[in-house]
Amino acid sequence: MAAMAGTTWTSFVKSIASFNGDLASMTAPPFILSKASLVEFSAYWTEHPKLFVAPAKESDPEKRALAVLKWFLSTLKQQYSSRNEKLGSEKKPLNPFLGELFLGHWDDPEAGKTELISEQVSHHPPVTAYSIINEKHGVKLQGYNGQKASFASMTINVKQVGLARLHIDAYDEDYLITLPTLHIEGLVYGTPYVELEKSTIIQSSSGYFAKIEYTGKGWVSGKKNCFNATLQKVGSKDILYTISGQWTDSFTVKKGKTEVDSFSHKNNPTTPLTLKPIEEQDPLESRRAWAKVAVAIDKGDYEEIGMEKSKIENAQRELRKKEKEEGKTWERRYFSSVEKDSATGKLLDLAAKYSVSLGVPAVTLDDPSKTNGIWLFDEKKYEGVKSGTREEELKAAVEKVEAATAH
Ligand code: 0T9
Repeated sequence: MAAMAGTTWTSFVKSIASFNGDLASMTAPPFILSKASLVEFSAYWTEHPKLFVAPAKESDPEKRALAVLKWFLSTLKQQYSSRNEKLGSEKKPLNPFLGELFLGHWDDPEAGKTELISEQVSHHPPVTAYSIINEKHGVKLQGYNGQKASFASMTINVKQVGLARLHIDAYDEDYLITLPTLHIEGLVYGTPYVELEKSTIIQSSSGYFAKIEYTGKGWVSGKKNCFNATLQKVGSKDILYTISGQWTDSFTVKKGKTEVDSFSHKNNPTTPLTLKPIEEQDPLESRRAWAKVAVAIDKGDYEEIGMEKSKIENAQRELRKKEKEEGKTWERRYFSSVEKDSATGKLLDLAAKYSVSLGVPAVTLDDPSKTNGIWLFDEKKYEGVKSGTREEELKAAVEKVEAATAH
């Protein structure tokens, strides 16, 4: 049988050559489709819960900033290469629908329970927001992100818009984390994988500033996924610590020339995320909502994938149309969008003040219109879900989606 349009690698490569920057609209052959939706990717922040809560145990602000940097560096492997154990097997994630959820938690003997809430808060443009909470240690991460993509010389270039913010209760300390720019290599050969570019920064409200530079293939070592990071206190040229290595493998922490710490993925297995069984999940939870698409992907059945995806997409279109007619908008379950956020503003001001002297591009907030606003975790909404006072509202939302899907 002749290959159907869109099912071969060559036709796919041709289609991305005329790609308009909208990653969601890109069609790909079944073997390159992932069963995981982008809303799941928020979980990559906490696959080492012990490192996530480690900063809260340090009473010295410099040590805390170092612990935050170490945790951040440990997340890069999961974020950017875990779907790719065999180099070049990155797949195209499912494009989440508005209101899609990914909920779970990690149990760790040392860190205790860490809760994950991830929600698709915008569809046009696609934006995912998340909140990760460890109550026991008082460590909280929240953030939101979208992607701006472009295509040139057989490479997909992706700029991330949005940011992440870590909070440590005991010290009322905030850390602003910017997201790296990346590109997809290996497309021509059908072996796509992510490489990180440029730099990211972590700005602490206590005045510490970390800069991580992604150097790709190190010219000394010849190894890929290399980086160099430094920790400084703003206003001083002194480098307190340097960390270098490979974000996919291991790194060493040095004070001056002395190695003071190290990290290796080999010695630090990830903690699996616990999810409810699919039957017990809310119908808006990702794995449940996409279950039939996942079955079709496993079968490699191009038509069935298309049909099952269309059911979800058409229902969403119907819902948006209805909302428009009724002058309503979809109520986000856990997040609210704001035009200005003072906590982030303060950190950005701090970072902007020093980024030039530290040799990194000025840190600015992406135009909020690129992400449909600045998305913040809404404690009130969360309490309402937990205490059951929003039960009616949530039931009604699910019923709306189910009615639209049945059409
Ligand atoms: C936020 C992360 C992001 C999402 C992914 C670019 C990409 C979608 C966005 C930025 C996470 O915190 C970190 C990691 C990987 C990023 C993905 C890698 C990737 O390839 C996809 C894009 C949409 C594609 O699927 C392009 C198709 C390609 C795999 C060829 C088939």
